[in-house]
Amino acid sequence: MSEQAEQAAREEAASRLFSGPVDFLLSAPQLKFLPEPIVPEIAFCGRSNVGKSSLLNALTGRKAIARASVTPGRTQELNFFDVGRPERIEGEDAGLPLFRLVDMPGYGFAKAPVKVVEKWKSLVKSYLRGRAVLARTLVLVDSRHGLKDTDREMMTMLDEAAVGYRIVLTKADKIKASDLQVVAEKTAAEAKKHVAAFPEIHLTSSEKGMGIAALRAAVVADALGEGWQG
Ligand SMILES: Nc1nc2c(ncn2[C@@H]2O[C@H](COP(=O)(O)OP(=O)(O)OP(=O)(O)O)[C@@H](O)[C@H]2O)c(=O)[nH]1
Ligand SMILES: [Mg+2]
Repeated sequence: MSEQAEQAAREEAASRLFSGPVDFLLSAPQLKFLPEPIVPEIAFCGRSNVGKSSLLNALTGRKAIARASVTPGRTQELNFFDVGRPERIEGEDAGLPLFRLVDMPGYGFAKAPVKVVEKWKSLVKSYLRGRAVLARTLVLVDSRHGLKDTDREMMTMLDEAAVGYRIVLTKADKIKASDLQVVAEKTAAEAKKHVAAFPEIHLTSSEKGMGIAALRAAVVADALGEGWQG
């Protein structure tokens, strides 16, 4: 198979997986409420309002499974979503999902009370640092703004914790293609200096669907292994 055909097959398999069951599991306002760490997890992190919840909705092909809003600071807990829950057999416990997506509160939101932001930040950091089943983190960056110091701080923390992450530029529909290219190149150059960052930068628009199929395939490969085809 050509490389292109292989990529198309991966995207097709990932799309099939996400068109199956995707279910909200629970919302954890504190670490003690986290679910049992029994399947791989993919975490969505980034500044407030960057588009984490919208990206989760776009990847799963659901309009509003994760709550997105015009009000920054919408997501205030770690929200877990089960992907690929097997058929429930009568009289037996429900099987495990294949993996989980975790929508997180944003960091760097100036308008929320400092104490509240500190609480979210510490929750996010403790989760990212200590979660053994964390297969990959997506660090979302608004393509209009590029990397900010709060992103760099988060990236450095992930480097130190040896948590591999993909940088995802969001809201690509909001800027000119030429400007997007410039931001992507700058971001890639900075990513090179971070040991745990993937070299490839994902360009996405949850609104227009740009880059979603490829990111979906990457997320499935991160969670279930490169060879997974369903
Ligand atoms: N044009 C455009 N708007 C987007 C896109 N993604 C998200 N938005 C908008 O950006 C705003 C914030 O999106 P959310 O998904 O709630 O962002 P978030 O990162 O989850 O925000 P917090 O939970 O507050 O941290 C909403 O008004 C979305 O409709 C996109 O790809 N294109
Ligand atoms: Mg959100």
